[in-house]
Amino acid sequence: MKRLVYLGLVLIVTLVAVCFFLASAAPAGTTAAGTAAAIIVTTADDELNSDGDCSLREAIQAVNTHTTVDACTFVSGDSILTLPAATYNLTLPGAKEDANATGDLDIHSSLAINGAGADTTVINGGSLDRVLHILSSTVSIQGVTITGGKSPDAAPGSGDGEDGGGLYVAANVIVTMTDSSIRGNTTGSDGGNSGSGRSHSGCGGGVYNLGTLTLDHSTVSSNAAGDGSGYSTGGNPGHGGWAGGLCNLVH
Ligand SMILES: [Ca+2]
Ligand SMILES: [Ca+2]
Ligand SMILES: [Ca+2]
Repeated sequence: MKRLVYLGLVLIVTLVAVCFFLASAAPAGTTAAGTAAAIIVTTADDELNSDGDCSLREAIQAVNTHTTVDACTFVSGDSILTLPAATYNLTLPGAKEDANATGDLDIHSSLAINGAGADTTVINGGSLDRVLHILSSTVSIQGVTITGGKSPDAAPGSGDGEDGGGLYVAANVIVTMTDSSIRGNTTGSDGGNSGSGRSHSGCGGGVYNLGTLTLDHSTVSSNAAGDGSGYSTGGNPGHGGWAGGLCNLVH
């Protein structure tokens, strides 16, 4: 019996030593399994500054630029953003911008956004611009609601409204949404034109997809396309209601 106890103790000590070795052998910023450490968003404020916290916009900027931004520490490898339960209101005005400084959140590099659940982790565009603009790479989003987006209206006589009120997926981009919701977003209204063609509202109140989009246990609901313009100074008033929910373009 004593020998069995002794062997058991040796086995436990050996396992502890192996675990310690694996943990200590992992590169800085990674776990023993090789998964990159997550960037944890610590404030619901919409900001891109240096005040000692980590906003959602700052976390995306850290991944976009592969550098640490404010308290969002970038670690090479798979980029994971942990987005705790909160409502993240976008409040920096400035649509039609793709550098992630204002308006919509612009994603240029692969990442995963892990929310706490669609009921509790909400990104609200505040009708300033669309919510998420994914311009390149591979992105996964889990447990998040995207709402309150509004892509820009076209000025009178200037043609189509902007596409994608909640989410815009650019060409060659791969996006997977799981356990998420896209609701209550709107595209920009049509502006009409002075030529012979017919313009239209932005396409895809909820989603405008030029890439590859997988929706897994997710909903696209209660979104709308913008209005027609009624513009008629020698041209054509355009169409409104151009795909309220999902505008999926096949190439
Ligand atoms: Ca900050
Ligand atoms: Ca943009
Ligand atoms: Ca933007």
